[in-house]
Amino acid sequence: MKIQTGNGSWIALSQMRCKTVKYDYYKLPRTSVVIAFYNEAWSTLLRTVHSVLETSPDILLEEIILVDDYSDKDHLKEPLERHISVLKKVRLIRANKREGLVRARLLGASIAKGEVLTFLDCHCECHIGWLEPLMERIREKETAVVCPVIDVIDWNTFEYLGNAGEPQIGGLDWRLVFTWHVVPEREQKQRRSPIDVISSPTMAGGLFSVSKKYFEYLGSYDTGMEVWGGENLEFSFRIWQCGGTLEVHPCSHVGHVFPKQAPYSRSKALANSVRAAEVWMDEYKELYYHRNPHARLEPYGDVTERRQLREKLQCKSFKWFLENIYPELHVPEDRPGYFGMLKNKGMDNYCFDYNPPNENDVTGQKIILYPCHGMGQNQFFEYTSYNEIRYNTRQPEGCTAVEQDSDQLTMFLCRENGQSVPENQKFIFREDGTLFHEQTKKCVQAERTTSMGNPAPLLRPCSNSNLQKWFFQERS
Ligand code: UD2
Ligand code: MN
Repeated sequence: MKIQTGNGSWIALSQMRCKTVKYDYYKLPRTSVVIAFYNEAWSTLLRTVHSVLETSPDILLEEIILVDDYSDKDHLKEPLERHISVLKKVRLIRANKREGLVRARLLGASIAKGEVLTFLDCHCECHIGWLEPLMERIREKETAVVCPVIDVIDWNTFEYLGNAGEPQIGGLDWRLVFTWHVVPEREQKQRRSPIDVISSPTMAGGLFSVSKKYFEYLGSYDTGMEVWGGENLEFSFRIWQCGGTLEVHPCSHVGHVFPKQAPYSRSKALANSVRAAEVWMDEYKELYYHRNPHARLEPYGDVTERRQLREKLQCKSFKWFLENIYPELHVPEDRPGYFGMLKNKGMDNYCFDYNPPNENDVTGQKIILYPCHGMGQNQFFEYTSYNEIRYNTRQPEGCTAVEQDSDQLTMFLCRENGQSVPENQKFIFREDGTLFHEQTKKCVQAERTTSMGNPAPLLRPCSNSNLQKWFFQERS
């Protein structure tokens, strides 16, 4: 094999090296695999079960516990029982009301006999060699929570597409949405070998192994969370802040179907996220609320017990988490009066509005003006003390910029922490409400009819017009 420099060689090396690791099987812990499901299709559910059976060394697999979260599909009733009755090690339990994935998983965990709990979604395919690295790592470090690399199974063809390139790690944005990231330099330097685990600030949520004892010590899950969402970030914060580590093992691969649509409503995710913010984020929860004004109004139940847990385990602050575990995440300043909707004085109730091309890319589109809706999201902007107009509900963050010879405002990527602001991204927000673009010496003006077909902020020679006056408003 050709040894190259750069990341490419690490990927190839890790794939090769993973295969040569010898495990002392008798010393590894045994695991119970817990799979909660709600109205899952027959083929994907059984593909998960059989792939676990076929790829897990017998000695490491205590059992598979299927937890039916009160499904109503017929194939999940008697036909499923009949199918698994001949499978050694597979057990099925049923919730007697809809519990949501948190309590469904806990139901499974409560009867698990293995020393380690391994959670999987019900539409996965485990890859040969997936289990050994997870068990080895937990044997080595009981307080490690370890995730496999999540490979992609095509949603249309169900083909195992695998995962090109270096495994990614988990992050978040200030809407408390989970994000994927490349492994940062600082982490790459810490690793001594391409088959070392990779620290990850957060987990996607569905696929991980944890010592049963440590899971219980950490307070398992927040049982006040319903249906879907939020529990992955809550657990990630808790692991790090309370003294554990969260890692991705590059040698462990499991495929997952990312469906276009779930067979259930995900409206409870908001309340779940609020619970996570209220318990773990300290004053940083305000950054979340600023970007999700409606979250402040969401009833989220009682979190007293979870706060007591945090107290009892003497967990660290969210500030510590940001500084030590996730320094790549830009922390907005959110100075009073400088964030929220960016409204125009002359054109009543029109706001800066930005619609990114997709979830993972904020760049390239023009900023427009749209009737203000007060829901944060695409109308949330922050003016920083570095004179940037940031679009920072998402990661990576966008900065309002002007392309050469253009009078339109286009979204660019913001500079990295520590770099200086590019000249075309600098706007002076003056006392009188004008937004002065230094480089072109022009002012941002609201225009009703533009070549874009909708109202937009454009660069014009500075004047006294109210169409050149802007102000921030936090809520409508
Ligand atoms: C991701 C996670 C998922 C979970 C979720 C946040 C991966 C690959 N997936 O979403 O595990 O952490 O983020 O909450 O990391 N389920 C129930 N009862 C319910 C709803 C769901 O048992 O009321 C089951 C469902 O059948 C599945 C699992 O919970 O096995 C996760 O649900 P999903 O697959 O719809 O979530 P996903 O992968 O979009
Ligand atoms: Mn899933």
